[in-house]
Amino acid sequence: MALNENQNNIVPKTHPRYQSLKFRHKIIDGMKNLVVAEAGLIAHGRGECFDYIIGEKTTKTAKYAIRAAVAALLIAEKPVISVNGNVAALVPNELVTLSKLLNIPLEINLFYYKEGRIRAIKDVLKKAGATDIKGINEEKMIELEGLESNRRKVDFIAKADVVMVPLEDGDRTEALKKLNKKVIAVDLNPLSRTALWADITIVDNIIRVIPKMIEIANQLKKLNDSELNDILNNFDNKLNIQNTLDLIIDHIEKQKVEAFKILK
Ligand code: PTJ
Repeated sequence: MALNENQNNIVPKTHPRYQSLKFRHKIIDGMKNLVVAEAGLIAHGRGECFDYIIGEKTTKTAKYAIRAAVAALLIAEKPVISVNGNVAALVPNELVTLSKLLNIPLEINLFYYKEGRIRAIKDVLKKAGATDIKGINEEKMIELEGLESNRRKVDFIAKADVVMVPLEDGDRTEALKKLNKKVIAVDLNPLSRTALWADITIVDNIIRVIPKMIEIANQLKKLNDSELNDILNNFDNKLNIQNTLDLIIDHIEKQKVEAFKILK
């Protein structure tokens, strides 16, 4: 995506952090268009910080989790991907490609209610080519038990067996688990409540996760259910989060060595 004229003037393509700034501006533009909540800017900043400490790349452990997540989505009977403002602003086209590839609906589900937000997100997804968008018809919505936030209002999620929840705030994963749903989380913070409660936790940036899921989905679609179940059964989320934390510690140790080469 090209940054708009003003931002292009501020951020040259040669800037060492051009990619990161490009996505930052997608979030800012999204906020101006009602797609992103004001708090979405803060959430993005928090994500950037965690991204920095995993080395701004898809780690080995994230790849394992992504593979398990795609297997779970392929095996599921009624899978769904929950979409909030940040995700819609950052990766709308990739999200729609994944949803079509796996034949999974996208459900708009927001934490911060504001008049016009659902329509704004629906428009972004439609523009990206989405045909199966849930969570847009107030009459079809029901309320999830054990949840007080606006996220309690769901559509297809109520019936789903596997729910993917990218960039989620605290308590919904817990509520979904109590309703016996399998939860796939995408969260750069490996210690968030969402990350710890999920069945499959992908600790990586959504901007890298969705393209990687598309790549893996193209491979795993050729497998049968028994082979997919093997991938799922061999995945240990607790161990994978422990290994992710070890990778972060290693990365920080290496950064410390590099920093001391610069520090006089
Ligand atoms: O659009 P809405 O109204 O549904 O609101 C969406 C936000 C994200 C504002 C809302 O869910 C929220 O406030 O979330 P939190 O509590 O800030 O949690 C978001 C989590 O996502 C944090 O743990 C962040 O580190 C993480 N995160 C932020 N950006 C990314 C990310 N994880 C993966 N990829 C990112 N790009």
